[in-house]
Amino acid sequence: MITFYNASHLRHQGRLEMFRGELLPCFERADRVETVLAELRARRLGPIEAPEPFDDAPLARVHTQRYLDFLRTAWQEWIALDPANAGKDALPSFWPIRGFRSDRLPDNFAARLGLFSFDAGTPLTAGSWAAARGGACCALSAVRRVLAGERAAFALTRPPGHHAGVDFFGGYCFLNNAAIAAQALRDGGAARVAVLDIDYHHGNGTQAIFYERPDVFFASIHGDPRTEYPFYLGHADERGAGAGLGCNLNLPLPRGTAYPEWQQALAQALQAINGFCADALVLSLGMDTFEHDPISGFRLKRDDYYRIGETLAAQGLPIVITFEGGYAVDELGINTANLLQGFEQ
Ligand code: Q9C
Ligand code: ZN
Repeated sequence: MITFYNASHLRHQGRLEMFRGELLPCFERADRVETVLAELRARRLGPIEAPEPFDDAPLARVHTQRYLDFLRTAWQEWIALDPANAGKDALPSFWPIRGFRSDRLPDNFAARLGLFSFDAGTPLTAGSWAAARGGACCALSAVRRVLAGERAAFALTRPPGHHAGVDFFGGYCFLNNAAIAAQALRDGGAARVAVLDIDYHHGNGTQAIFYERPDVFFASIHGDPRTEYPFYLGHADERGAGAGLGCNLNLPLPRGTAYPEWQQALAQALQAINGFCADALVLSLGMDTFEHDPISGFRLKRDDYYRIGETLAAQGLPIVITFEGGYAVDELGINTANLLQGFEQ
């Protein structure tokens, strides 16, 4: 399978994230993608290419212009507040919750940082925009290849994307690579696109982006939001709205779920995608379902990922894979390569 890799991901290296009153070293580290890249190379799992350049137009098909403008200029504004900020990352600490206004853009940078985000775990750094843009270019390059007839393409994206919404970042995500890919597939001629999200955390951004759309089906298997991040979305009763009613499927599972139960949910999601008659599939590939993931609660084992790859291949749909979470860095390369290898066999 062809892989698109952007070295600009190295420009996003968050220092600290807020967790339970403490600033902890970021789980979403640059070596995540480097270890996957090394494993793909070692196993000769296909060509590895740099993405093509794209302008902002395909990003603006998913995100608002005012959000993209904010991301592009955020670091300059952050260091303009105080030159000493260059040595720190920007973390939001105010949010316009229910009853506050979000239509008026505050002049104060910290207020705008909160307006365009939903948690304090996602540091914005000097290189976040460049890195996120590079990741989106990987996703768009993968789409271009699949539209040209390739069966599958892997966008080894970092930072991840599926928590990012139309106009907000969070959950380590800035640009929603899977949503950008799905929209680009639509714009490139695929009439019906399905997004399957198998990250441990519900893909709240992707769901929200397509919630009222009948042309993009969203299915997700994730830790139950009653106890698991992102908490406020991802319940089974969210089925889509308006013209998109019936085009959203959430399959929340309890902490501790292992492969036998997980793969039943996968079969259910794939059956729904079949019923939707998708022309192409986008896979939001989070690897934080692994039993040893430090921030997640499922119990998938390394060999289970071969089976997942085989199951996805058996669907026979053209597929664009975007990389999402996965924080057990020591085994992340092995697990990811197992899935891709299972797909190829
Ligand atoms: N212990 C992705 O996997 N922190 N994002 C939750 C709970 C945020 C995960 C803390 C997790 C975000 C792409
Ligand atoms: Zn995740």
